[in-house]
Amino acid sequence: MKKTQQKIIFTIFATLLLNGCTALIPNSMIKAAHQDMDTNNDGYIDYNEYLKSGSKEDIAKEAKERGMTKKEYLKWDFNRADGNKDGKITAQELINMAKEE
Ligand SMILES: [Ca+2]
Ligand SMILES: [Ca+2]
Repeated sequence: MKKTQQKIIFTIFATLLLNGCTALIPNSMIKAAHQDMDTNNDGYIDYNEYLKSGSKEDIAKEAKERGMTKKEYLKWDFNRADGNKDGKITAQELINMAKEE
């Protein structure tokens, strides 16, 4: 996938997430986003891959809104997505998180 396409998908994804409209995101889009974040293509997003995925400005803003440090927020956000707490996020866990919110 081209960088610009990735950017568009993430922008849509982030906007829907922030607006609490995640139930409207098709699973195929979540899977595509998961695939993009899984940079070593092992089928999971680990914490390091997750750290590379977010925009620094958004993270700073989100952390501030929740009264957390950036580090605390990143850990919290990652754990939120990691349903079975094994330190890796599968596409299904990402879908589950999106549908629950
Ligand atoms: Ca991976
Ligand atoms: Ca997991």
